[in-house]
Amino acid sequence: MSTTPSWVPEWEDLAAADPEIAEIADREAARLAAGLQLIASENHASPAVRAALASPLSMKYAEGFVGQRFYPGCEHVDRAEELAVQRARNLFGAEHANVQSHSGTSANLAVYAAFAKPDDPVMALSLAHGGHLTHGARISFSGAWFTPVPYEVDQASERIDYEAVREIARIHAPRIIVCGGTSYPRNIDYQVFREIADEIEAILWVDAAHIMGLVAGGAVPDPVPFADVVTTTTHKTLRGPRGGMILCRNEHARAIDRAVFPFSQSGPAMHAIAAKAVALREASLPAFTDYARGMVENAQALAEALAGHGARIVTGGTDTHMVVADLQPLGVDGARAEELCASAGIYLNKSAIPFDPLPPRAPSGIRVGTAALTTQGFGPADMAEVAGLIARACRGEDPGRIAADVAGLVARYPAFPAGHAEPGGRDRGSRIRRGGSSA
Ligand code: DSN
Repeated sequence: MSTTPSWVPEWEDLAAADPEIAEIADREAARLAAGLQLIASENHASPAVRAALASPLSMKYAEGFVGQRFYPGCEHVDRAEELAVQRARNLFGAEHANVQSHSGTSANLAVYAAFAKPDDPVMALSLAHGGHLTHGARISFSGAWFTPVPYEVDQASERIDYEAVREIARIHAPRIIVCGGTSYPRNIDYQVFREIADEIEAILWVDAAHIMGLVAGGAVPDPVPFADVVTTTTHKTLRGPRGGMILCRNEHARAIDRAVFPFSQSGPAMHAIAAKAVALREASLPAFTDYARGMVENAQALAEALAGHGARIVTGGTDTHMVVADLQPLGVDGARAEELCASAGIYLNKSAIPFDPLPPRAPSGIRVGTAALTTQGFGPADMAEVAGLIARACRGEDPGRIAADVAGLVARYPAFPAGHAEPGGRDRGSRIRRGGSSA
């Protein structure tokens, strides 16, 4: 398609119709561009992903699956979903893919629905040790409707204690064993989890929400060959649109599909599915391998640099895009650090550390991730500067001075560069940017 089709929205369409929302979007773009985006679950999706999100595919109702819809006129959205499914299966070597989940939590809800009945025991890494809310926290459906069987990390190594996992599994015989988390920076031994699950005939579910982009790029071990089911978000290291996705073995395909629709969702977001297809294509290109490796190298360099400023790195390092740092040696808690950093344009989040002596609202640690900075082009050599800025903020230095230095640093790696190079693709001007970010 050489000319811009008439259905592509113009920035002016929004700016004229709703200047308040246009200004909010513009300010958010400026915030993204002016700061250091270190929240481990965030990333910058490519212009192609964002264009798919703004496409007319958003307007189609398509309950059901490819070729089996409850509405007419699905021939084009069917093709988009077919491509997303094929690309997911090819990229991850999965027997079956369901790309309809609206989020990681929706995907996780579907896995519970597919494999467990109310009150069934479900075993997962505890929230306090790096698990996710949907892994059995009492305040989520997962802990309210099922019986959580938490396991923890070993106190000395802060890594999963596989022998304890085996023992707890034997005692409680959970229906499902979950591995993966939101604040666990190390690789997981999926083979050991597979053996434990087989021994007690449990379903092995890997929640790979954070790491699936690293898996796509071959930077961390692949859970797919070991798991009955893998869930992921599509917007973290995978760098796609907000959303979720489920990969599973063929034997579970029907149960998973029915658990997504009609059990827990109705109309799929076809524009998001198309954008997932775009992201999956981008993640299959050779450049994504470098990107995935870059995220890990950056995280390792950042961990080392933070340690140089006195932070204690949980587990002593990282295998992923994520670093969890205990700030007790710096005399600041995670909540205060989050606040101090944000006021200087450095966005990271507070995090509990394993066996945290402090309460969850003001825990001992922070979690940082390198997905967004790596997308912008930051490399390991820049991480000393990033760590230095975090350390200055944590020491309570004037946020205005730090923000000026942050601005100088991000100017070298713009979040919305002119002639934005799509990951692994050709250069193009961004229509979205054309409306004028004030950054
Ligand atoms: N909020 C996501 C994260 O930050 O890891 C998980 O839901």
